[in-house]
Amino acid sequence: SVHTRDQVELPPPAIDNRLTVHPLWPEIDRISTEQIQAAFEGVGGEIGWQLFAEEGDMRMYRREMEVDGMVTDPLKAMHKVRGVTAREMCHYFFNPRYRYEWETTLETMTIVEEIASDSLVFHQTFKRIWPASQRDALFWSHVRQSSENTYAVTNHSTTNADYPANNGACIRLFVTVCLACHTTYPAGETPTRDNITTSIAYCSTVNPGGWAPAGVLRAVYKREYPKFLKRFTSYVVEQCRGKPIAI
Ligand code: 16C
Repeated sequence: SVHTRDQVELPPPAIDNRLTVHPLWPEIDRISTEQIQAAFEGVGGEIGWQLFAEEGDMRMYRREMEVDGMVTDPLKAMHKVRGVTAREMCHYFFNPRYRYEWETTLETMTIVEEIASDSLVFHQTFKRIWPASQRDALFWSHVRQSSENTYAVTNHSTTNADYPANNGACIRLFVTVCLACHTTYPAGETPTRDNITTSIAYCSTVNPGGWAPAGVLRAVYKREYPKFLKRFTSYVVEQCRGKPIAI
């Protein structure tokens, strides 16, 4: 069959063999599995998630948490988007080609290592938040199909001798992020742009890695997380318009 360039680069339905022989594989597999499972857990129960933003189908929750005096509030967001698949969502989130088009907090992005078609290591610097120092991050990113019609991208901080932390203008922050997406359509029907709905769970924990004023940090994320999720999901809807669906 004929494949367009875009189809070939979609997240593969099975783990890339090159990943399973890489030294990071055990960590990537363990953390991805844990994060995907946690992403699909509800926000009720004892954990005590507090709703802080709500707009249409989007809900954002956080837990106030501090580690060594630094705000590390875990975030959990839920959203529903029509007309795009889980696989497409994850394609645009994982693939660095599109990142500057939807990621507004980014200053620079470098691909440090191409582990496999489904796994990359990135170095990113972010816009500075006054009055804190500028931040950077070094993290692996892995995309996988986790079950039928379900794809997820997990990002998690790592180290690399060529990118030492805190040796220049930036303070290294630590991040664990998971974007987990599940597509549904009416039983017995063929999936089309008109009958598919994708449920999104986005979880993020950022440790600022060094002093940052708690009030400023909480004010920034309350503004930036909703902005990110709305912008990213509408970006994907826009990109997919008129293209054949990739389920
Ligand atoms: O998940 C997202 N993006 C992925 C691809 O880039 C990846 C990125 C993770 C890094 C998340 C940390 C972002 C820190 C930004 C700090 C500078 C923001 C400046 C904006 C104001 C001009 O997984 C989407 C990420 C959406 C990020 C929303 C912002 C969250 C802020 C959290 C607090 C950061 C503490 C910084 C201490 C000064």
